[in-house]
Amino acid sequence: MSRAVFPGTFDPPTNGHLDVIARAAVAFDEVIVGAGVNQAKQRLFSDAERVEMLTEIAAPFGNVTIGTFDGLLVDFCRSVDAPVIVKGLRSGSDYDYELRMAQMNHKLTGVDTVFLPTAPENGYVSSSLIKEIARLGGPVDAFLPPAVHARLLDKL
Ligand code: COD
Repeated sequence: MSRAVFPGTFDPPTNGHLDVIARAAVAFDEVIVGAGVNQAKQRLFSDAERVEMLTEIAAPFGNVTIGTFDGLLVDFCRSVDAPVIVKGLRSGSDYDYELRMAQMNHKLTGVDTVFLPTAPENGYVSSSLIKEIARLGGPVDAFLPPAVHARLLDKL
Protein backbone atom coordinates (compact mmCIF):
# COMPACT_ATOMS: atom_id res chain seq x y z
CA MET A 1 0.00 0.00 0.00
CA SER A 2 1.67 3.28 -1.09
CA ARG A 3 0.66 6.40 0.81
CA ALA A 4 1.76 9.98 0.15
CA VAL A 5 1.14 13.42 1.62
CA PHE A 6 0.57 16.41 -0.69
CA PRO A 7 1.19 19.43 1.58
CA GLY A 8 0.58 23.09 0.91
CA THR A 9 -0.98 26.30 2.08
CA PHE A 10 -3.86 26.01 -0.41
CA ASP A 11 -4.98 29.59 0.22
CA PRO A 12 -6.99 28.98 -1.91
CA PRO A 13 -6.52 25.70 -3.84
CA THR A 14 -6.05 26.33 -7.57
CA ASN A 15 -6.32 24.32 -10.78
CA GLY A 16 -2.56 23.72 -10.39
CA HIS A 17 -3.08 22.09 -7.00
CA LEU A 18 -6.04 20.10 -8.34
CA ASP A 19 -3.90 18.77 -11.20
CA VAL A 20 -1.24 17.58 -8.73
CA ILE A 21 -3.95 15.92 -6.58
CA ALA A 22 -5.39 14.13 -9.63
CA ARG A 23 -2.01 12.84 -10.77
CA ALA A 24 -0.90 11.82 -7.28
CA ALA A 25 -4.18 9.90 -6.91
CA VAL A 26 -3.11 7.80 -9.90
CA ALA A 27 0.47 7.31 -8.73
CA PHE A 28 -0.30 6.33 -5.10
CA ASP A 29 -2.85 4.06 -3.43
CA GLU A 30 -3.70 6.77 -0.89
CA VAL A 31 -3.10 10.51 -0.93
CA ILE A 32 -3.50 12.77 2.11
CA VAL A 33 -3.70 16.45 1.23
CA GLY A 34 -2.24 18.34 4.18
CA ALA A 35 -3.25 21.97 4.61
CA GLY A 36 -0.37 23.39 6.60
CA VAL A 37 1.20 26.65 7.68
CA ASN A 38 3.91 28.42 5.69
CA GLN A 39 5.38 30.90 8.21
CA ALA A 40 6.20 33.27 5.35
CA LYS A 41 2.59 33.60 4.15
CA GLN A 42 -0.37 35.51 5.57
CA ARG A 43 -3.53 33.43 4.99
CA LEU A 44 -6.90 34.70 3.75
CA PHE A 45 -8.86 31.50 4.48
CA SER A 46 -9.21 29.73 7.84
CA ASP A 47 -8.22 26.09 8.37
CA ALA A 48 -11.90 25.08 8.22
CA GLU A 49 -12.43 26.94 4.94
CA ARG A 50 -9.34 25.43 3.33
CA VAL A 51 -10.45 21.96 4.41
CA GLU A 52 -13.95 22.54 3.02
CA MET A 53 -12.62 23.70 -0.35
CA LEU A 54 -10.12 20.83 -0.57
CA THR A 55 -12.77 18.29 0.44
CA GLU A 56 -15.06 19.58 -2.29
CA ILE A 57 -12.47 19.51 -5.09
CA ALA A 58 -11.03 16.14 -4.02
CA ALA A 59 -14.47 14.49 -3.81
CA PRO A 60 -14.17 12.78 -7.25
CA PHE A 61 -11.08 10.86 -6.08
CA GLY A 62 -11.90 7.88 -3.89
CA ASN A 63 -8.37 7.60 -2.48
CA VAL A 64 -7.78 11.23 -1.42
CA THR A 65 -8.42 12.54 2.11
CA ILE A 66 -7.80 15.94 3.69
CA GLY A 67 -5.96 16.84 6.87
CA THR A 68 -4.46 19.90 8.56
CA PHE A 69 -1.24 20.48 10.45
CA ASP A 70 0.39 23.46 12.12
CA GLY A 71 3.74 21.96 13.03
CA LEU A 72 6.49 20.29 11.06
CA LEU A 73 5.52 18.56 7.82
CA VAL A 74 7.66 15.54 8.76
CA ASP A 75 5.66 15.14 12.00
CA PHE A 76 2.40 15.24 10.02
CA CYS A 77 3.77 12.58 7.64
CA ARG A 78 4.71 10.41 10.61
CA SER A 79 1.26 10.87 12.19
CA VAL A 80 -0.47 9.55 9.07
CA ASP A 81 2.21 6.92 8.41
CA ALA A 82 3.18 8.31 4.98
CA PRO A 83 6.79 7.78 3.85
CA VAL A 84 6.49 10.02 0.79
CA ILE A 85 5.73 13.72 0.17
CA VAL A 86 4.42 14.87 -3.23
CA LYS A 87 5.19 18.40 -4.44
CA GLY A 88 4.35 20.23 -7.66
CA LEU A 89 7.07 22.06 -9.58
CA ARG A 90 6.37 25.08 -11.78
CA SER A 91 9.83 26.48 -12.42
CA GLY A 92 13.51 26.45 -11.62
CA SER A 93 12.88 28.76 -8.67
CA ASP A 94 10.28 26.32 -7.28
CA TYR A 95 12.89 23.60 -7.69
CA ASP A 96 15.60 25.49 -5.80
CA TYR A 97 13.21 26.17 -2.91
CA GLU A 98 11.65 22.71 -2.87
CA LEU A 99 14.96 20.85 -3.19
CA ARG A 100 16.28 22.34 0.05
CA MET A 101 13.08 21.42 1.89
CA ALA A 102 13.13 17.90 0.41
CA GLN A 103 16.72 17.38 1.52
CA MET A 104 15.99 18.78 5.00
CA ASN A 105 12.84 16.68 5.43
CA HIS A 106 14.79 13.58 4.38
CA LYS A 107 17.55 14.40 6.83
CA LEU A 108 15.01 14.91 9.65
CA THR A 109 13.10 11.64 9.39
CA GLY A 110 13.99 9.85 6.15
CA VAL A 111 10.77 10.88 4.41
CA ASP A 112 11.27 11.18 0.64
CA THR A 113 9.86 13.76 -1.77
CA VAL A 114 8.52 13.08 -5.25
CA PHE A 115 8.14 16.01 -7.66
CA LEU A 116 5.42 16.25 -10.30
CA PRO A 117 6.08 18.84 -13.03
CA THR A 118 3.17 21.18 -13.51
CA ALA A 119 0.95 20.94 -16.56
CA PRO A 120 2.04 23.80 -18.87
CA GLU A 121 -1.33 25.57 -18.60
CA ASN A 122 -0.89 25.82 -14.82
CA GLY A 123 2.76 26.85 -14.84
CA TYR A 124 2.05 30.49 -14.01
CA VAL A 125 -0.84 29.84 -11.61
CA SER A 126 -0.26 30.68 -7.96
CA SER A 127 -2.66 31.33 -5.07
CA SER A 128 -0.91 34.63 -4.28
CA LEU A 129 -1.23 36.02 -7.81
CA ILE A 130 -4.86 34.92 -8.01
CA LYS A 131 -5.73 36.69 -4.75
CA GLU A 132 -3.99 39.86 -5.94
CA ILE A 133 -5.81 39.85 -9.29
CA ALA A 134 -9.18 39.10 -7.65
CA ARG A 135 -8.71 41.87 -5.03
CA LEU A 136 -8.13 44.33 -7.86
CA GLY A 137 -11.25 43.19 -9.72
CA GLY A 138 -9.62 41.03 -12.42
CA PRO A 139 -11.06 37.76 -13.71
CA VAL A 140 -9.66 34.61 -12.07
CA ASP A 141 -12.28 31.99 -12.93
CA ALA A 142 -9.95 30.31 -15.46
CA PHE A 143 -7.47 29.40 -12.73
CA LEU A 144 -9.74 28.01 -10.01
CA PRO A 145 -12.16 25.12 -9.56
CA PRO A 146 -15.67 26.68 -9.76
CA ALA A 147 -16.48 26.05 -6.07
CA VAL A 148 -13.27 27.78 -5.01
CA HIS A 149 -13.90 30.71 -7.36
CA ALA A 150 -17.30 31.33 -5.77
CA ARG A 151 -15.83 31.25 -2.26
CA LEU A 152 -13.01 33.63 -3.18
CA LEU A 153 -15.48 36.17 -4.59
CA ASP A 154 -17.62 35.85 -1.42
CA LYS A 155 -14.59 36.34 0.78
CA LEU A 156 -13.42 39.46 -1.01
N1 COD B 1 1.08 23.76 -10.57
C1 COD B 1 1.68 22.72 -9.93
N2 COD B 1 2.01 22.72 -8.61
C2 COD B 1 1.72 23.82 -7.91
C3 COD B 1 1.09 24.95 -8.49
C4 COD B 1 0.78 24.88 -9.89
N3 COD B 1 0.22 25.93 -10.52
N4 COD B 1 0.93 25.89 -7.54
C5 COD B 1 1.47 25.38 -6.40
N5 COD B 1 1.93 24.14 -6.63
C6 COD B 1 2.58 23.23 -5.70
C7 COD B 1 3.74 23.92 -4.97
O1 COD B 1 4.93 23.80 -5.70
C8 COD B 1 3.76 23.10 -3.70
O2 COD B 1 4.44 21.87 -3.93
C9 COD B 1 2.30 22.76 -3.45
O3 COD B 1 1.64 22.89 -4.71
C10 COD B 1 1.62 23.67 -2.45
O4 COD B 1 1.75 25.03 -2.85
P1 COD B 1 1.26 26.20 -1.87
O5 COD B 1 1.79 27.48 -2.43
O6 COD B 1 -0.19 26.08 -1.63
O7 COD B 1 1.94 25.83 -0.50
P2 COD B 1 3.35 26.25 0.13
O8 COD B 1 4.45 26.08 -0.86
O9 COD B 1 3.20 27.60 0.77
O10 COD B 1 3.43 25.15 1.28
C11 COD B 1 4.54 25.11 2.06
C12 COD B 1 4.40 24.11 3.21
C13 COD B 1 3.18 24.40 4.08
C14 COD B 1 4.31 22.70 2.65
C15 COD B 1 5.74 24.33 3.98
O11 COD B 1 5.83 25.68 4.41
C16 COD B 1 5.84 23.39 5.16
O12 COD B 1 6.27 22.26 5.02
N6 COD B 1 5.46 23.91 6.35
C17 COD B 1 5.47 23.15 7.58
C18 COD B 1 6.65 23.58 8.48
C19 COD B 1 7.89 22.77 8.16
O13 COD B 1 7.89 21.55 8.17
N7 COD B 1 8.99 23.50 7.89
C20 COD B 1 10.26 22.92 7.58
C21 COD B 1 10.40 22.63 6.08
S1 COD B 1 11.96 21.89 5.70
